[in-house]
Order: sequence, then C-alpha cells, then structure tokens
Amino acid sequence: MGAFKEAHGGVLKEGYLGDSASEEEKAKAKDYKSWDLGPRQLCDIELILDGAFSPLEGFLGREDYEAVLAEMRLTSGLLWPIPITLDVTAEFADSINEGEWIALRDPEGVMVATMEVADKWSPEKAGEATSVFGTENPAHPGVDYLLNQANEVYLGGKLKGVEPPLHYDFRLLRDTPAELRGRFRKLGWRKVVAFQTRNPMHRAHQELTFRAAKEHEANLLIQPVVGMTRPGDIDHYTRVRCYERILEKYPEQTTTLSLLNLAMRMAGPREALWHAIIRKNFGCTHFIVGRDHAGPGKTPEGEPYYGPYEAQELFKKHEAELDITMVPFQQMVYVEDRAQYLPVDETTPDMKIKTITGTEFRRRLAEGLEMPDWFSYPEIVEELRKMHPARHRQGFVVFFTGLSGSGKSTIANALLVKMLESGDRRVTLLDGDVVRKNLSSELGFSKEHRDLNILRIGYVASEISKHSGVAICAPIAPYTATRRQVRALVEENAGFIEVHVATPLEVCEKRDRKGLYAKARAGLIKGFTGIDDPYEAPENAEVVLDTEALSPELAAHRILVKLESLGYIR
Ligand code: PPS
Repeated sequence: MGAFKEAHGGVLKEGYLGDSASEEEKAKAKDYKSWDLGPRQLCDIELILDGAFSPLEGFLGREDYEAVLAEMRLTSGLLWPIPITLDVTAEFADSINEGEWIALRDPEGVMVATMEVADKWSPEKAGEATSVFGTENPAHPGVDYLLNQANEVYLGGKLKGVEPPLHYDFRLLRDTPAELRGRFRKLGWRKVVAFQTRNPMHRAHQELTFRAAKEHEANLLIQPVVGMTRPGDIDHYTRVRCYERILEKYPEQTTTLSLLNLAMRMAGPREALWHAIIRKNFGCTHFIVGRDHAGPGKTPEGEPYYGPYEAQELFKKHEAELDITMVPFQQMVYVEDRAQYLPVDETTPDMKIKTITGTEFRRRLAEGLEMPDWFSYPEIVEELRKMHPARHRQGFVVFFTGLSGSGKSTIANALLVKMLESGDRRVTLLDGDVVRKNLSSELGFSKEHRDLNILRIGYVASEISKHSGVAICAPIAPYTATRRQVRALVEENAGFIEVHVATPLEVCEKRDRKGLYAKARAGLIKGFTGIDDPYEAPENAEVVLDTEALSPELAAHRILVKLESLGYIR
C-alpha cells in the first residue's frame, strides 16, 4: 500500500509535463521521425504528461502491457487496470528501431513529446479485448476501437514533454492534477468526493452528489470527461454549459467543476478502478461509483456487458490498496409522495416511484416533448434543446449500399425528387458515379481506394447532416467495417439510415446495364464487386429493399415511411 500511495501521490510531478525535454533535446528532436497522434492518443499523452496517469511515465512497454492484461498490474506490482498503448501503423513501426527516439506531434504538427522507443510489438487484439472488456463483441465501443480503428503495432517507451496539447475551449475549467491539488490546498479542502460523468447532470445526479458529500462531510468535485466518451453521447460543449448551470444549484463554496480530457474506454469495472486512480492523482479522497459505472449499456442482443454493481464489487476488492474511498451508490429514483430523490435500496414497495431512463429522455428530446420539473432544471433542458433539436429539425443521412446495378442510383434519385417536392428539407445527393467524378477522381477499386472513397463520402455527408441538411449517398460501399465507421461519424451529430438495396447478384448481372459484369466475367475488369471482390451484406440496415419486387417509386416511398416513423420527416 505504501508503494502505491507514493507512486500515485508522492511521485506526482508538481509542474506540467513530467520529465521535460531540454532545449538541446528539443532542437535535436526536429530530426526525429514523427508520429501524428490521433485523438485518443492525444488525450492519453496529455494525462501521462500532466501526472493524471501517474505512475505511468510513458506508453506501456510490452511486459507492463502483458501484466496489465493478465493481472491489472504494472510489473512494479502497482495496480493499473487499463493498457495505455501507442498504436502505430506497421509501416511506421518498420521505419524505426528499438532504442530510437521519435517525435510525437498533434494534428497541427506541434511536437507534444519525444519518446525513446523501448519496445515494439504486434498485440493479440482479441486477447486484449477479452482481458480488458470481458468480451470480443465488436458492438462494444472499446472493442470496436481496438479491433477496427487502432493500428496494428504498439510502441512502448518513456516520454519527455515538449509542448502541452492546446485547448481553446473552457480553458479556465481545465486543471492539471498539480493545479487542482493546489486549489484544494488553498481552499482548505481536506476531503474531496469526486464525481465522474459523461452525461448531462439532472436532479438525480445532483441529489446523489450532494448526499455523497454530506455523508462524508466532504467537498465535491464534479469532474466530467470531455476527451472521448461513448460515440453518440451529447457533445461536451453542450454538457459543460449544463454543468455550469447545475453548479449554481449547489451551496456556495462547497463544490467545484473541473474538466478531464480523458479518452474513456467504457470498460466498466476495470475502468472504475482507473477512474479512481486518476482522481486520487487529482487529490481526491473519495470517488462515487454508481450503477453500471463506465459501462456501454447492452449488446445489440439486449444483454448487459457488465452487471449493474460489478464495478463496485471490483473496487471493493482493491479499495484498501487504492487509497481512495469508494462512495457506492444505488440508482437514484424520484419518490413522488415525498417529492424527493432516494437511492432505490432505501425505498419501500408502498412508495410511488418515478424514473426517466436515458433512452426515454433522449426520445422526449428528439420528439420535442415536455420535460417534467422533478427530472431536470428548465435551464438545463433549454441548453440541451439548443444543440439537440427535435428529430424533424435534425439532419440525417440516407446511406444506400448494394451491388453495381442493384438500383441504388435510381431509388436515390426518386427519393431526392420526392423530398425536394415536399420542400421541407435541403437535400444533397452523393451518387456513386458523381462522387467518383468530383471527389474521388484519382481513385480506383482496390480495397484501400474503395475505403477512401466511402470515408470521403461519409465525411461530406456528416458535415451536411451536422448542419441540419440531408445527404443521400449511393455508393456500393461493399465493406462492413467502413460502413460502420461512416455510421459512427454521422451519428455523432445526426441520424443515419442505412438502406440495403438487396437485389441478388444474378439479377444485377442479368440486367448488366453498363456491360461491366460481362467484362468482369471475361476477366477484362479485375476486382469487380460480387464477381472477384466481396460484397459484405449489412446485417442491421434500417431498410432492406428487393428491387425485383418493388418499383423505384415504391422503394423510395418505403424509405420515406421509415423516415417518418423515425421522426426525421413529418
Ligand atoms: S465503391 O466500392 O463503393 O467505392 O464503388 P462506387 O464508388 O459506388 O463505384 C461503383 C461504380 O463504379 C463502376 N465500377 C466498379 N464497381 C465495382 N467494382 C469494380 N471493380 C468497378 N469498376 C468500375 C460501376 O459502374 C459502379 O457503378 P454502379 O452505379 O454501382 O453500377
């Protein structure tokens, strides 16, 4: 316990950047090979360098990585539940040798740190998923990231800080561990309960945090995650405005707000321990663990990934060693006859209980419905409505996918015309051929080029829909993983409706309007979708159309009906 305490507390650097590079080293680093950090790596590196991830001093090396997976510990024996790794492409990894120094840069090219590469290895990702997330299900956002987005080689090594990552938003609300500890010291706060959140806070959260602080005679730190949360969460700009509003509801001088640039993994129990270690590093003495802490909800089959109180149980097991006290909480419910919130285990069967689930709340927001006062403060609902208007005012993407000659373009055109006719929406059609002429003229049909083509379409469509427009896309888009990537991008801010034009290959080939199938069969065109390149049919498309049985007009009509039932059009 002593060693842990020291590493997670005492060793914490008081200044920014942990070990900083000297001027001489910085000058030398200009000649190092550079790796451009991705969004998650940028979050991680910031928290390594500022001490929030103490005792880490760099990205994990192989032995530490393996120990973290197997035992949730570093090779030093200290508890550390989440592998913090630097994933790079095989091409970059091949270009460097172990023992070499590299420069790590932000997207603008600013050097954030240098790293002495101590280790490079190709991880066994399925095993990592099972150890960290307890599942290999790619619907789990952490697993999806690991299997479908993270690069194939990991580099480990100690970092030297050069320039802290820059933030222009909410600067006064961002603190390093040293700064926050300093603030607590100045305020004379000896006991601090930390509350972690990735959601807007409503009355239930306020009541819960208030109770936690009261029970432990402690002050309260609301420390929401503003780095990366679960895809589809409410954006942090909106949330921070909400947190500022709710802060006004706490007694003065009792509570403070500080933003944490953490990239969450949604790893449930392991993540709860990680969150606690981070809060310990920020100088907190207590940490609230609620129901299904840092869990990603349920699988598409409706099974929860983690038990509702599994995180609390794991925490309990390690609490003595962690040196930060858990404040476990059951779900808070509103008891109508008492006009008061209570933890569900303090209620009795005769009480009239009310709750609104997150899903129900989002539904009401999407449909522009009233929000009861017992649930949230009007100021907060108003903030949420500003950025998340009712569905019929939101943008969306209708993303067609199907074989060449399946009828995508024809139906997409019919849909475009019908939407323009009704005049309620601004619509852009990104048809396969049109895109290839205007956006992707240099691309061919290799897997790499097709992926690039689809990601470009996805990017443009996400921009259109983010600004309340409608984008209709109609490429072949033959690969599941790429379609999933586009969906995730669009769904950050808008709706995504996948339409599988499921005309069978024989029918497309028989039609052969452009004569391309004949050429492909004759070997004159190589890598033709459905002939000698795969088409991975979607499994969960919102609409599936068989053009053998449907005219283009009826097919477009079916899509309009779906859009109506989802609330995107009225
Ligand atoms: S992809 O895979 O989504 O990037 O394809 P896309 O941009 O939709 O382009 C498909 C059109 O290009 C013609 N074409 C081919 N299709 C598939 N495989 C190969 N090798 C190929 N070469 C050319 C074909 O006419 C497609 O048009 P549609 O409208 O789908 O029939």
